[in-house]
Amino acid sequence: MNPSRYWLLLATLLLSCQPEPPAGPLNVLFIAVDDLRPEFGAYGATHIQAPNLDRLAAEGVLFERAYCNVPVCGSSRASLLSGMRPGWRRFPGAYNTYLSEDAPEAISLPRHFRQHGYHTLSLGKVYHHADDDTLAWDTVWRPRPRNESGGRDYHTAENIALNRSRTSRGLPYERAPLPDSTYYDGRIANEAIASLERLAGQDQPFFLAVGFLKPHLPFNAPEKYWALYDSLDIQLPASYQQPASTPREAFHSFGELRNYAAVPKEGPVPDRLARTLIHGYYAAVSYTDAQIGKLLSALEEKGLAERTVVVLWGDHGWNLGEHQLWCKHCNFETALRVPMLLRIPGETPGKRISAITELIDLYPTLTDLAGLPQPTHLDGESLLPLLRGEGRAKDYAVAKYWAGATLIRDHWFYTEWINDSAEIQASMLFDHRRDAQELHNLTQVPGMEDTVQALHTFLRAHWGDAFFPQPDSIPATP
Ligand SMILES: [Ca+2]
Repeated sequence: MNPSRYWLLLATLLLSCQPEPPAGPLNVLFIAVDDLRPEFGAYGATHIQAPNLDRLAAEGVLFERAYCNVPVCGSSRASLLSGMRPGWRRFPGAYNTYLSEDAPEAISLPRHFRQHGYHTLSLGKVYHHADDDTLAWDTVWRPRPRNESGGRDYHTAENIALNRSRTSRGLPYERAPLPDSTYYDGRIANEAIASLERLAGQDQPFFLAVGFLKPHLPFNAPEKYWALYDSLDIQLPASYQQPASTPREAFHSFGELRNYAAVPKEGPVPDRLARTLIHGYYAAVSYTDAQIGKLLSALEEKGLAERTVVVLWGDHGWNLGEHQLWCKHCNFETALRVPMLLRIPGETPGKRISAITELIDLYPTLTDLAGLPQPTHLDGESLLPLLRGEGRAKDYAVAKYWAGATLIRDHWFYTEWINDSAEIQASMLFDHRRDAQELHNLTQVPGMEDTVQALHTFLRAHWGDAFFPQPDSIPATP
């Protein structure tokens, strides 16, 4: 056979093997996971067992360098769901942000879908507040507490008793031989599966948002997920230090963790407790992964997978001892980098995208996939050109936490903290080619002046219209 005809025939055969995108509107299964680090097998971290996340990544697209825009629950979610960057007044860094207060002009992602004929559901923690953005949803559901521990969802007598105290919560973890459905995430998965059963029987397309609550503190998980790990194997991270060259603005005293029993009110976390926290975090990831697996299996079993886009994202990272920090609330990569997975019917599975992306890019991506018009208020850019191998002009991410703004571009990780005159109060720069653990601040190193100036100029040109503080509007840092 003529070689050119051979290649033409082969190309035709290969193309004919590509799965065809389904006809008609696509559904969206939108999975939020609270405080999930990009640390499981698909991200090269085989010490954490999350086989269902790994499978979703293998069937879809994994974004290797995705960043949140605000490293705290409420603000991050409001930013993603509005498609807008944070500013001084808008999603500045508060865990309890209301989108409808900070950006009443925004048509949120689920509201946009609802306005275009989608049945929209919010199950579990999607916004921080269940009563935020009420025009977005046909249904809002959250599990009700089964005992007096309320949102902390304790089920051992010890934790329930500790949590009763006025001065303390229960422990920052719980290890108990209980079934998956005892804790909230098991109940959220069950509710989502029941919803899929109903949705499968209707013609209307759906946007189903499911927000899982672990691995957020407290790290409560059934015993079998703790038993996946040997506590003797768990070590503190190599970056368990706070170098003198890093400005003090970069650090915090992890007040979120100190509210819990057995955590000292000041000073470092004792090493034994630190290892238990890391163990508990891993267990909570594996527990929630199992619930996500049940949900994805139900999507298959009900015949919906072929016409449903699945997106899974974490709202921000988490410090598990890196820089002697715990929780989020800072501008290190450990708090800013997030997992982001996308499975699109008809797309080639197993893609990995190394370009820098941001959570605000999800809004235009999902509207693109659904064939909906793009609202004019969006600050992100669709990821579809990256999936098609076309690349795109944007090559950076900008994240903000109160007065600290971080630019991630190429191998540079540059942060500046500013005052209400936009003057720099402190700054830090890390070169991830040589210093992925962010231990060597380069801003004062001779010879780096031009690089710092260039990153400073770029950051200010791209941090968004709402970023610069109006004279009377700089919020107090908590
Ligand atoms: Ca969170």
